[in-house]
Order: sequence, then structure tokens, then C-alpha cells
Amino acid sequence: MKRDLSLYLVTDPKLCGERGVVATVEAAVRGGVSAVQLRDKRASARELAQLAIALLGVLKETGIPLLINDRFDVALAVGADGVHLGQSDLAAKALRSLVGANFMIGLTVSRAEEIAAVAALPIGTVDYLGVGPVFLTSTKANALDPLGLDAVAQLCRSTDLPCIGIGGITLENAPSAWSTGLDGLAVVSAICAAADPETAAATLRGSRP
Ligand code: TZP
Ligand code: MG
Repeated sequence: MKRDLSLYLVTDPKLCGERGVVATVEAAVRGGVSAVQLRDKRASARELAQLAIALLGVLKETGIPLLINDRFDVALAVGADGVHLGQSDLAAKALRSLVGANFMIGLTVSRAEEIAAVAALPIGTVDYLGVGPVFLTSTKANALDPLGLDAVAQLCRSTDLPCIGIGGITLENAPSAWSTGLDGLAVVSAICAAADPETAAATLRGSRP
């Protein structure tokens, strides 16, 4: 099934604060996010699975996919829709051999060589690319230098896979991020740290030209 990844929320427990991840996702869904990734670098597998099950409850019957950051084992165990892998996680090809075609695999890329490596894989190995950081971000520890709009546009043009931009995307700069030809925008702080995540999501939703 083709999924709508055009407004992709990545959760951060610290930035969601007292409101919590579940309530933040509920509000973001009301505002119009089309995909959710559970990301918590500090959680144990068990904690991640527990939160994932709660989020699957929120997303049930919305058609909005839930992906798990890094941990395909947790994603499979709870019946999530997919996993988002980084360049140092298990190779997408190895994972695809273990899971069916309906299980989504996203991969972070920041360089032309990484996109070329994906292009060399059998079609259907990777479902979408997370491209970034587009702008400067303080959300991710050890984030790479920002790619900037021209490099993002060039990376998007070099692949047929859906490209989802991430890193420093805000309500203000979202229109310029769209101008690169990205298929979707992924945000952490723009929604998780917003006083009103529903309105933030709706504003981002409305930023697409
Ligand atoms: N991967 C690349 S940048 C980033 C991740 C997880 C963090 C993006 O966070 P924000 O708050 O949207 O800049
Ligand atoms: Mg990762």
C-alpha cells in the first residue's frame, strides 16, 4: 500500500514534555500529520514497545502509519508499519529479506553516494529516504552540517524514491523546504515542542504548495 508521508512527525519524549508523547501525537493527528515515527534513543526495547502499542491505539483506523526509529525488532514485535534506519543500522537489504513487502523501510541519506547505494539494491528494498539535515538542528545529537536547499534539491532529483526532508524544518521555513521538490517534511521540534501541536501540524499541512 502506498502511504502518505507528506507530513511526517518524529516524536521526542523530552520535547513533548509534560504533555507526553501520546497526547502530542493525538493532537498532531487532529492537525493533519500523515505519518508518525516513534523515536526515543534512551528507551529500552520494552519501553519502546509499550509506547508503540499505545500509539498504535491512537492511530488505529486513521490509516496513518507508525514507524519505529532504529529498532526493527520492536516494530515487528508490536505490529508497527515499518522502521526507519540510519546508515549504521542493519542494512536495508538484510532486513528486507526478513520482512514482507508491506513492512516499510525508511533510510536516512545525506550524500549522493548513499543514494547511489540504495539505487543498486533490488527495487522495493527501501520505501522512502529521509534526507537531511535540511537546516541546522539542535534536536539530534551529533547531527551533520545542514545540507542546504540546493543540495537537498539535487539529492531529490537523483532518485525516484520518495524523499522526506528532515532537520530544522519550522512553520516559517517549510515553504522553502517544499521548493526543493521534497515529497514530505519530517519534523520533531516544530510539533513536539509547540505549545499547540494541533495548530502547528495544521500550519505545516497548509504549507505545501
Ligand atoms: N535526523 C536528522 S535531523 C533530525 C533527525 C532525527 C532531528 C530533526 O529535528 P527538528 O527538531 O525537526 O530539527
Ligand atoms: Mg537511527
